[in-house]
Amino acid sequence: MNRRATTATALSAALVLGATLSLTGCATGPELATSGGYVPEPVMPDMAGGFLTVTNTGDTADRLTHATSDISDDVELHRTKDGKMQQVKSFEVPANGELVLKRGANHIMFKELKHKPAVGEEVSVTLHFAESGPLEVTLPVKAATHNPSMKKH
Ligand SMILES: [Cu+2]
Repeated sequence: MNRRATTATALSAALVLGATLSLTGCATGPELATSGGYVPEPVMPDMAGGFLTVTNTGDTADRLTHATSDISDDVELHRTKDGKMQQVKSFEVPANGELVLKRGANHIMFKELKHKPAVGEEVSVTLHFAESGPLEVTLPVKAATHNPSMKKH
């Protein structure tokens, strides 16, 4: 077999392999969606928390790297450890899993609020990921005591 024929064989093998991968749905990458988001009406004038769930139905993990919002130019990702909030660089969104941001745990922190959101208003947030394109979400502002994770299922 000469070199040209070998290259052609390798190329067609690669094409067949590629077609097989796409047909069987392998390596789809992250497939993200959000649900259950809200912002409790802030008790403090300059700070608010954001909570939501990011679901990944893809077979590749992703990471939430930062968030931007219309109510703050200083949005951080926080975790809660021993009752204290700490800034983190990113949160993993596991493959075929979810990232849950909730009270007393991981959350989005809006600092130096341009405007203190009130119940009935909405907060626009854009979530930025390491792999996927940005996701825009609108979070309703709920009562300061709102806590859906306390509900019994
Ligand atoms: Cu915080």
